[in-house]
Amino acid sequence: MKATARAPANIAFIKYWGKADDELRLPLNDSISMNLSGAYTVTTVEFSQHFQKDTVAFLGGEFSEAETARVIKGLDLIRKRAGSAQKATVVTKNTFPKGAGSAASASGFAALTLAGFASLGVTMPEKELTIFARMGSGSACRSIPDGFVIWEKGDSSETSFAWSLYPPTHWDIRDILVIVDSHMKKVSTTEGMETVATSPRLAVRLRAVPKRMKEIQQAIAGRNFFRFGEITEEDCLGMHMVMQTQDPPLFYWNATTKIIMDAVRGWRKHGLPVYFTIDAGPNVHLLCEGKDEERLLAAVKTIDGIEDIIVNKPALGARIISEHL
Ligand code: 2P0
Repeated sequence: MKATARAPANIAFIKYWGKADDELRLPLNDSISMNLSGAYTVTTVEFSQHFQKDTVAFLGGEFSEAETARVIKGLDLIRKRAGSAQKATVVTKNTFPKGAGSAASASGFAALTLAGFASLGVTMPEKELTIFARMGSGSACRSIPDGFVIWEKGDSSETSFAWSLYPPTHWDIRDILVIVDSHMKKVSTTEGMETVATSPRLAVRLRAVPKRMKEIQQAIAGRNFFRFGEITEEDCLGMHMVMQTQDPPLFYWNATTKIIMDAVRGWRKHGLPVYFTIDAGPNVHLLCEGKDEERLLAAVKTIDGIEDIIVNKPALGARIISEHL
């Protein structure tokens, strides 16, 4: 049977960086994110006893051997859970540049998990879907539930899952994703996290996260944009400080990233409430309230070196759709 799923990318406000278990992808800390309305993966999976082997096609691009192997590993997990030996054909496409931060693997493994189980006719509760998506790519578990999502680190595979804190309608905010370099990053997130323990800043950040998680939930509950933005920026910088003090150090920013970070402070000073957050890449996510979108877009467009701008609202999580690829 063929099944197709559509899953959003997500942006984390309190981020995931570092694993307690590499194989199960158990994170070192809780994280919180929002699904993005303008950045999706669509994936069609067909399991059939007539297929001799798994095939994976990425429309509009190419998967490396390692990426294909990772998708097949995801299929193996689905097969094992469903008790099936059937091979699969996977066709997938993104509505945004692959390598634009970590977003592609999050939406990709969320869509693969949902479509994969549906294709085998297995109905899974959302919680279990998030656990399987997590094993494909940690952040993928946050792209399954709706809107604003918490991923609890847990201490076992069963207790490390994601759930929806609020539906997307809870808060009319924007994530304006400013693409300053759409090429694949040189160091993958999986690889980058492997040396996280070499950073003397790791312990500092891990100690700070529980309070940040609590405070950001209060800020989101009360729609306190200033507090929300402050905590988000603080955690972004805290994570990058960890990355930059790892051995070998990881610098994901480029010159335009830095220019935008500085501009954000200037815009704030001039009365435009905007905060930044940055994942494992040079692209910048600018957060503002819906009422300030136009003003912020006008300001962003004055900056040189921007390849693309994607305007995102809070979005639903992964869904089965009827049009196959
Ligand atoms: C996040 N990132 O919380 C953070 C911010 C990158 C920076 O989740 O190894 O691609 O597949 O579990 O999910 C990237 O991590 O890593 C990520 P794996 P993943 O969004």
